[in-house]
Amino acid sequence: MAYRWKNTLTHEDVTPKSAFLNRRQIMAGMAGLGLASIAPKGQAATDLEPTPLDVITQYNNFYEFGTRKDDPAKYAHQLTTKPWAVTIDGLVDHPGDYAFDDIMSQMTIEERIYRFRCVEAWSMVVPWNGFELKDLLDLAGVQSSAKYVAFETLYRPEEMPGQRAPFLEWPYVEGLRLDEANHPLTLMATGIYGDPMPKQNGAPLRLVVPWKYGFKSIKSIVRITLTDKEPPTSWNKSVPSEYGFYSNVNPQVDHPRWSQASERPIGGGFFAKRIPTLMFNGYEEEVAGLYEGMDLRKFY
Ligand SMILES: Nc1nc2c(c(=O)[nH]1)N[C@H]1C(S)=C(S)[C@@H](COP(=O)(O)O)O[C@H]1N2
Ligand SMILES: [Mo]
Repeated sequence: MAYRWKNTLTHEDVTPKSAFLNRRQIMAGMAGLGLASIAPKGQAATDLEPTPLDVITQYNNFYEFGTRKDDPAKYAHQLTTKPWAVTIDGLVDHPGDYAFDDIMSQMTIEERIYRFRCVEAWSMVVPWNGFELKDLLDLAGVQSSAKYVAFETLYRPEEMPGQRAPFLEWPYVEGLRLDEANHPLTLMATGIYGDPMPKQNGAPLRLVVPWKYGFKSIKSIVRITLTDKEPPTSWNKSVPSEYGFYSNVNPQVDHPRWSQASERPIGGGFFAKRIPTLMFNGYEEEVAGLYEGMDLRKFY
């Protein structure tokens, strides 16, 4: 598949950043040879200029550590991520606590360079490392009655100062329809730029759903539950008129308080110009079929 082009790494592999940059030059050459179709529709491979690592790790939304963009980088070091286990339960054949290290030993880690679009209308391009969520769900054995996947972040107010305030209802929860969860673009990310996932970005593993607004990409996951009912999601519970279950990136459906037609790339400096937001964040060709016949204004 088109997005299968990325290097395959094992989790012990650390991609030197120089090699990473070198490969990007190779990619630029390939674009010249007419192989640009490896990039999401509507954007040449060369346009996916990854955001620098220090920007990705210092401008974060992780409300468990505070509401300012620089709070996660300041406070996330307090989070204990070893040992770590993910409980997988609900409508699965093999429910249980899956140790993070055991999961990693069974997964093939690859690199995916995805556009990342926050509902607040800023964006980045992130070179994630991880594995397809489907591969983890297959380990657990999803039962045929399952229709949705619910996710839960760690609840540990001693280590997460933001959880001592009722900014959101804790723990942070998210959800996907099962076909969205099984889509090959849907990633369980375990690293960035070949390094293990920084704590402020959701160590040791977080979801990445590149065609949806960033808040769907729940961090520091401790529970995955297969269910037959649409699960509650944190932002929908908090402000249902502004945030729906689907939250697909859609430049034609504005947030009640601001336009979603364009976005501000982070890392380009204060005067960086806004760029147009693409339908499904540029992944329309891959995912539009999931929503055929659905009114995307109603199912926002
Ligand atoms: N548990 C948890 N997950 C979360 C959030 C959060 O506050 N808590 N913020 C979301 C939002 S709004 C965005 S834009 C992304 C930010 O991811 P990043 O900091 O890696 O860029 O994480 C999402 N996942
Ligand atoms: Mo966001």
